[in-house]
Order: sequence, then C-alpha cells, then structure tokens
Amino acid sequence: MTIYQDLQKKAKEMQGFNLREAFEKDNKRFQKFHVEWQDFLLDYSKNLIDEKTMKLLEKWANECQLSSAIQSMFNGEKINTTENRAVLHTALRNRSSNPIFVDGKDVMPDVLKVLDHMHQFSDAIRNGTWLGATNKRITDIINIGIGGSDLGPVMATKALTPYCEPSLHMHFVSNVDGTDMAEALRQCHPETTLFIISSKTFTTLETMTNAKTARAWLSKALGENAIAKHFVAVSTNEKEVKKFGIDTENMFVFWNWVGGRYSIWGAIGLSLMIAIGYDNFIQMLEGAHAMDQHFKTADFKNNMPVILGLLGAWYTGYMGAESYAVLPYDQYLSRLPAYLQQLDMESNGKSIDKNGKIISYPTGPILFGEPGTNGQHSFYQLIHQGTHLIPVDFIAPIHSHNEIGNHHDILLANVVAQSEALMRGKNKKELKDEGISKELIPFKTFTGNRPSNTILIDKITPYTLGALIALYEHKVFVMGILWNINSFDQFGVELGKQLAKNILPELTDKHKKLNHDSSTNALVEKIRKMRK
Ligand code: G6Q
Repeated sequence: MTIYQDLQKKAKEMQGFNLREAFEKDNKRFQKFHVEWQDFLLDYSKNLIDEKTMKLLEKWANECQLSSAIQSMFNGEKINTTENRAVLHTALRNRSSNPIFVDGKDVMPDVLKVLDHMHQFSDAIRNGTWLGATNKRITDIINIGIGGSDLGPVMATKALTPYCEPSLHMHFVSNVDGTDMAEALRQCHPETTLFIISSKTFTTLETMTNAKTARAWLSKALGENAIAKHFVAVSTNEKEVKKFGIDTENMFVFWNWVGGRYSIWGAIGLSLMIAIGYDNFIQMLEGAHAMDQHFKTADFKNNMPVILGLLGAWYTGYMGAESYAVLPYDQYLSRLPAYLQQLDMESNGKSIDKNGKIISYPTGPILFGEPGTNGQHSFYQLIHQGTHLIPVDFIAPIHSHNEIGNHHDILLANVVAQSEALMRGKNKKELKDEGISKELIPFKTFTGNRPSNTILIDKITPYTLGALIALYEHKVFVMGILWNINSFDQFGVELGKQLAKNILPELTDKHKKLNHDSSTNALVEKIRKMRK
C-alpha cells in the first residue's frame, strides 16, 4: 500500500473517532500532542488524530523528503522552478554570521547593507533630522503598495501598536479606488508627509496610479523640487524608480529571490521600521530567525511548523475540510487573518504539480478569520453546528498590553472555552439534565468532535510576532511539499494585473470595438453609457 492509501484508510477509520471519548480514555492525550518552544505552546491534542495518524503523516513527510526540501530552501536552491528563483526570505532575517549563496554569491552583505540604509533613514525620520522640503518634521507616512507590498506592514504595524512612535501617523494606501487615497490625503499635510512607494516591480497599475496621484498632490502644493524630500521607493526595479523621479539614493532595494508575500523582513518593512524603530524591527527578525532554526533542526515530532503543516494537509487531503479558520484572541492581531489569507491561499492555491501535471487531490484550503471574541457573535455558529468541517487555529497571548480590570481573563476564558466546546459538544443527556425541553433538544445539541489547535504565546512582542509569522510561512511551505506544488509563484494574481489593462482603454474610448462575450460587452457598454 502506498502512503496515500494508508492515509485514506486511516481517514475512513477516523470517521468513528470521537475526541471527547479519546480524552476520557487517555488522560495523557495533551501530553502526547503538544509542543512547547520558547514562549509558545502549541496544543494540538484537540484534533481528529491518534498516534497512528501522526506516525503516518510523518511517514508521508519523509517520503516527500521534507527534510531535504527544507535544506534546499535555506540553502538558496532555485526551488521556485517556474520562475527559476531561489526562495530566501529567511536570508533577510538571518541573524547568524553564516553566508547564504545565490548563484555562487553571498547575499548577506547586500542584505545587511539595505538593513543599515533602512536604519539610517528610519532614525532620521524618527529623530527629525530628515525634514520635508520646507524644513518641517515628517509627521505622516503613507505607504503606497498592494498585496505583498502592503499586507505585511499593515498587519505588523497594527500588531505592534504598543511599540509604535505615537507622534508618527502611519497610513497604508493600497486600493486603486480613489477613496483609499483621498481619505489618507485628507488627514495629511504636504509639508509633513512622506510617501513610501513600495512595489517590487514598480509597474503594478494600482500602486503606480496611487503614486502618481500622490506626486501630483505634493508637487501642486510644494513644487516638483520638493519630491526628493517627500518620496522614497522600495523596489527591485531601479530603472522604473528613476523614471518615476525618485532619487535612487532614496531607494531601498530587495531582490527577485524574495516573494512579495514573504517580503516584510526587508525593505518592504520600511514603514514598519519607521513606526516601531530599528531595534524593535531587529527583534522581529530575531524571532523569525529563531523559528527558522527550530524549523530546520527540530525533529518532526517536536517541530511546530511541521506539525501544523501535517495537520493542515490531513484535513484538506483526507478529512474533507475545504476551509480553515484562524482566530486570534488579540485585537492587535486583527489583520493577521487577512495576512495569512494571502500567505496561504496565494502560495498553495494551485492545481498543477511541480511537474506540470493536473492535480487529482485537494490543495490549499480557504482561509478566513476574525479576532475573538467578535467572531463568536457571528460565524462561529457555523463552526459549532454547521455541516462543514472547519479546523480552527486559536491564537492567544497570555499577557495583554492593556491589562484593564479582568478584560484579559475574560478573553482567555473565552478562547479556552471555545476549544473545549468544539471538542466536547453537548449531548442529549447533558441537555436533559439542564432541563431543556424534549422538542428543543435537537436544536441545542452540539455534536462536538470539531478540531482545533491552540497556540498560546506569552505576549505579542516584536520577537514573538516575528516567530509567529515565520511559523505560518513554514507551515505553508510544508503543505506545498506534501502536495508537490510550487508555493512560490502566483500566475493567478498576475493574470489580474493584465486583464484590467485590456479593458481600461475600452471604458474610456467609446468608439473602441468590443470583442468579448455578450456579458462582458454589455457591462462595458453600460459603464460607458452611465459615465458620460
Ligand atoms: C505576492 C504577490 C502580490 C504582489 C502585489 C504587488 O506574493 O505577488 O501580492 O506583492 O501584486 O506587486 P508589486 O510589489 O510588484 O507592486
């Protein structure tokens, strides 16, 4: 039997598995299925697994040569085969003195040079030695970028609010919808505003449109000569940056071996570094680097990203789960689900394997989430009583940055209670004992047996946030290896960049002949007519 057949057989067997009974029968269940690493505890005992399941999943990982795949990534091999690129976001946070080679060249000197450039610049903004064109201090920073050039800084700036310099106001403009830009500009004054144009390619329609609008706004107020003091760029494309009119002295570079959604660790993190300061930014890199070491060296049984990846692939591939929820019990982590949505769904939303063959098994799940306890008052209903199997990751810091009264105890009580309720459910007998009438019992019954991981972290700090993001990056990597897909390209996203470019001239030029299907033609015609 192949490992896939073994796992299928095991999944069938697990149809009769009951989590509540498993806990009742084995008081060492938590002991067996949890890992502690630094300030993190991963409790994965409330999953639809037994020891044999984990053994088989590990065997699967071994058959896929996960260990050597991990080494290949860290060693800078060109594992992004469709784009012939290395995948080295880990080099951006390499805090060891070890060199990392791409095409025979150690990339670390350049990585450190950019970090140093970011350090100088962010310090100058923070301490007021960098002034605007009229010699005023910068008070507002607008990061213009989208997707991977936006979501990381947005999420982390929010997550690390307690570490942000309160006199600096951070804004993030991503959408080409003029509202996004208009609302940011409304809050800013040209003399005290700095724009960071963040785009790996420096050709993305949304970002370049927003950047041009920002430039027009600024030069209208202060003149073209003011641009140099109010615009910097983060990009891999020096030629386009120059063309836009930004001094390359004020360009922060990165490289094509950093994927957009993995780019927060380097120059794309400039806005974040300005907000939290260099030392905190380095702490974030340290945390991620520590997680990298854990991922590289821990055996699979004690390896957090490996365990999360194996479980994720188990539910998607064998247990029929199509979606998956990430539920942080920390208001500062409110953008984490959106960030992970891109990380997971853009990386593993693939239906072609590494050999170019159509895949016959399910891959990347649909990820969603909201902070608790808010989500409890809306979509948790479906997780508790709906017809879908939705594995959950609960994430909670044990200490809050805002320990007011008993708020945090209430928050923590909720997260623990939710995982318990999903696991145990509530049966007829319990409902009867509570005095629930016979007619209502079916409605108030909870089947339980609904899986969750709980990740407890001492506190959300730059260090632990870095480790947490790296944990999920590596989890996604593990799943990609198990499914034999390239987690590092994104042709679906690139398609979107092309399509609008074709439609745009058709909307503005009403004489252009339309050659689409009847629906697309009609939509274009309607818009042309109404926008006269
Ligand atoms: C990330 C994606 C995508 C990308 C944006 C922005 O992995 O490829 O989200 O980051 O499309 O691209 P630019 O940085 O080139 O503007």
